[in-house]
Amino acid sequence: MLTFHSEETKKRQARTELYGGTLVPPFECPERVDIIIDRVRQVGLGEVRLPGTYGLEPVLAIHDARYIDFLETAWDEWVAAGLEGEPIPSIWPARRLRSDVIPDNIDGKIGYYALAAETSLSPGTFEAADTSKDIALSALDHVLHTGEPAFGLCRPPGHHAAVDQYGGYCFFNNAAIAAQCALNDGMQRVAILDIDFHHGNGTQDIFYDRDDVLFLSLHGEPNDAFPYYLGFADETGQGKGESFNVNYPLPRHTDYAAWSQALDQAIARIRAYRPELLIVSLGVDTFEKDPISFFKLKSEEFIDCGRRLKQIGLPTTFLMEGGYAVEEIGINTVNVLTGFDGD
Ligand code: SP5
Ligand code: ZN
Repeated sequence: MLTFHSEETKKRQARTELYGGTLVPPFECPERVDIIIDRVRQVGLGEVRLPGTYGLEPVLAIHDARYIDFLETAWDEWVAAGLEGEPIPSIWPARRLRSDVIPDNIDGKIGYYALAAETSLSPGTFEAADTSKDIALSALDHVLHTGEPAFGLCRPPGHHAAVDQYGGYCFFNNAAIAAQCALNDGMQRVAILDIDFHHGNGTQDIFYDRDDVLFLSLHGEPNDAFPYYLGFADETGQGKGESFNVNYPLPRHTDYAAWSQALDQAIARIRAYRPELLIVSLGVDTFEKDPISFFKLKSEEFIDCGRRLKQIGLPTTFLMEGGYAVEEIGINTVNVLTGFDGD
């Protein structure tokens, strides 16, 4: 399988993440891509290519124009305001406040556009997110043109990013941008299967009222896991989108036996939908040693996951999402891909 990769994704080098009341080095770090690409090369997964450049038009098809401008200018505005640390929101348009005003002040604006506080902004974040989207679209293009699978080594990840909100380490929703491009290219039905440990709230919300994208997510139950306020089983879509959103919330300590049962249910639902394309939001934070998650998948079990995905028999684009057990992230990610390739 082909991999799309760029060193530009490492331009996001935030120094801080708000975690447990302290600022720590971010779990979502640039080393993640080094370790994954090393493993891709080590096992000879296939050719590694640079992405093409697609500009902002495909981003504007999903995200709000003022949100995109905000991401492009936020760091400079923060510095210009004389603020010294990294941009972290300290107030939101929470319940009982107005959510229809966008403040001019950078401190207020950050709260308007952030859905969580753990994701600090930094110089280079916009460029990295722009490249991450290019990687997703290059992987998609390869799949559309050849029918062969491809892996987009996206960083930063995308599935928490909503129309006009960043958070959960995500800025542009790569999977949603890719799905929309496939539809614009003439496809009728696209399935997005999100196997990251966390619920793909951004992707769900973007397609919630639509029947041309089936969104399915296996994740830690939101009562107990980030992003907490979305991802419950009773969220099934609305209007035309009714029944085209499927959540599989799973409890603490879920192992591969239980997780793969939910995966098989998701696979059955995908088959029934008869999509022309499968996009896999591939997070490996389901791993037993992941530092911020609570499932119990073992390294070898990711191979079986890849095999099951192959059985669906669809043109498939894998896009990297989370995974923070940095030492094993290469093995676990590439195990899914080799399992899919059938080695
Ligand atoms: C793409 C992706 O995987 N984003 C995940 C963002 C999660 N950020 C908040 C994590 C908070 C974790 N708190 C868990 C405490 C564990 N002891
Ligand atoms: Zn995750």
